[in-house]
Amino acid sequence: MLLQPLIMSDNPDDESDSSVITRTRTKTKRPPLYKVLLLNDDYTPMEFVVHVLERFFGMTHAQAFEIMLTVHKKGIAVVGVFSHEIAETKVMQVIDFARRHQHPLQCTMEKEDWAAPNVAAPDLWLPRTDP
Ligand code: TYC
Repeated sequence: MLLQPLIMSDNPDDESDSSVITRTRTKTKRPPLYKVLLLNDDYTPMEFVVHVLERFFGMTHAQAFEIMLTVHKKGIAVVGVFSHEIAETKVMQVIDFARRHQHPLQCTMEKEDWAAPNVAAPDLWLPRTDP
């Protein structure tokens, strides 16, 4: 929250009131969002990637299969958008799960940049919660 005092002119020659008015403006800033990205590699089996997307990103089998194919063809894809803490957890879970199954699957996160900050479009947001 930012408290911004509004200070008016104290110049006596000035037409305006010489008093100092403090008005509190409550500026609410939305927390930044982070994209979780999945990277392609030549070794992780396709079925494993589909399973990861179902398990950690709450996708249906069809959605997971489609996103897996996108990563396979394009090299990278966004698999979800979350708060910093949740994105970090997802990345760790995926890397850890892949490592435990001896697959080199890689996952990373990137700050989401907004064209216009604080533009309200909540209906366009992706879910941030755990599946
Ligand atoms: N390219 C992998 C293969 O042919 C499949 C794959 C897809 C791997 C997506 C990683 O993020 C990935 N077995």
